[in-house]
Amino acid sequence: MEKTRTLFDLQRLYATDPIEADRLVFGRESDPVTRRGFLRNAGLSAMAVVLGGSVVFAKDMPAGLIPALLLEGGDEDLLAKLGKDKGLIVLNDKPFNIETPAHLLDDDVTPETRMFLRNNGLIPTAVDVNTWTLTIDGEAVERKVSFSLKDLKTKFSHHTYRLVLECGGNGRAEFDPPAEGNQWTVGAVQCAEWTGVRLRDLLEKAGVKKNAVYIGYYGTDTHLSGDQDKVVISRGVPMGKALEDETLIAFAMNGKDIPLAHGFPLRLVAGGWPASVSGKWLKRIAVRDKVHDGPKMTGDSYKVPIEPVEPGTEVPEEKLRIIESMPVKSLITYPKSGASLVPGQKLNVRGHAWAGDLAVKEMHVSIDFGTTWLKASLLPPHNRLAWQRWSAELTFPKNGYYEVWARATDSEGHSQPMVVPGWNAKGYLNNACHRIAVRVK
Ligand SMILES: Nc1nc2c(c(=O)[nH]1)N[C@H]1C(S)=C(S)[C@@H](COP(=O)(O)O)O[C@H]1N2
Ligand SMILES: [Mo]
Repeated sequence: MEKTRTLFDLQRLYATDPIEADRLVFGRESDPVTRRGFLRNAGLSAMAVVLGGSVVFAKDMPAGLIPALLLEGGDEDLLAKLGKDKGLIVLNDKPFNIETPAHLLDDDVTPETRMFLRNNGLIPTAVDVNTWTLTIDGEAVERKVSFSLKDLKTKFSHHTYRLVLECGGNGRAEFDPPAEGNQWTVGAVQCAEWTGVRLRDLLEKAGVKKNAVYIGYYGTDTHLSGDQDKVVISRGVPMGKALEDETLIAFAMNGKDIPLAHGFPLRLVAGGWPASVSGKWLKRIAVRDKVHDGPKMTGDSYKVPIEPVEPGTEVPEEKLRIIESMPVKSLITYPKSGASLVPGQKLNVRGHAWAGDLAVKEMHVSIDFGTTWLKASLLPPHNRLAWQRWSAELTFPKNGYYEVWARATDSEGHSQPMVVPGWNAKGYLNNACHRIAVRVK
């Protein structure tokens, strides 16, 4: 049984034929070639009624842009059972895939209740902490080693880091032609505080051979087919990432046992990379003498075209690369989209920004659809690979409907694009600017 939001019907309509969608929804006319919209009086007033204010910078508003105010949604079913806030959005309930609206990601450290959930298979039902072991083996270790949970907790030094985990498919809902899979909008990202031992310290016990190339994880979730022998997902990272200080075998999240749905009792956590490399319910790590080839490492899984392609193009495997560090991105976490202000009221907007393995260098916001940008203030990260808090004070020239857009720039000078970047068949790596609706009346 699949649950899909009706919001996606609207998004789909915009994705397949934005011009027609504009016309249907708002009676808006636009030039199909330049895609510069212009709203006839009738369209303008229809839009104003729906949005609760006229669009002040209507002349700058691209055609086919779904007003951010309409990107609201919600599904309160099933959430309590998984310990999630009722404001989260259930995209799919078999397996559970749940995303978080941007305004519920305002905390510096994301609490469990507001954390997106992504499962490729079924969550394990029974976990015996007394017999649980983590094994390290593979062609590129000197010796196979196993550790009990107690070994891990008592024989190695503990480290705690805040780490951004973002699903590689976050933002997928905006690709056109559409990509199959969970239609994540912006909320498949979180920054929790993970505690555990360094993977590096465990690998040292196994003795990493010179020919080591990659590590691959194995967890205990059950394949959707019910076949106990079938591996759901087994991904990993190159040795360089595996040996970093921040790459942990975690046994705690936000100071407590990891919640069952998020990987209890043990999880590989490698921040800044697609969250799919952070294996839940971790039982085994294989040190490979080649790029790991477990399920969802091969074919077109978590891969994007090396060179940009025209949307809809079929790209052969040898022209795809495995996603590594995630691109620069940001969220507006306050206010909630749709906020109302009184005339003259200033607005303090804020959010988080992150940039995969890199840091965020600058943050900008715009209230005129990206025509002009104001520099926001930006804090350094709590530790490497944690997201960074940004904020800005905005003033609005007159009554009406506005959108606040946010754009981060990483330490190498890459900024977020204003529109959906690099089309790819699986809908990965959409780091387009986040935007919210604000009304002054
Ligand atoms: N064992 C296991 N690990 C897994 C997955 C899974 O299905 N099984 N999903 C991966 C994917 S695709 C993502 S985005 C993250 C989601 O982590 P979360 O559910 O804790 O938010 O877990 C990753 N680790
Ligand atoms: Mo993912």
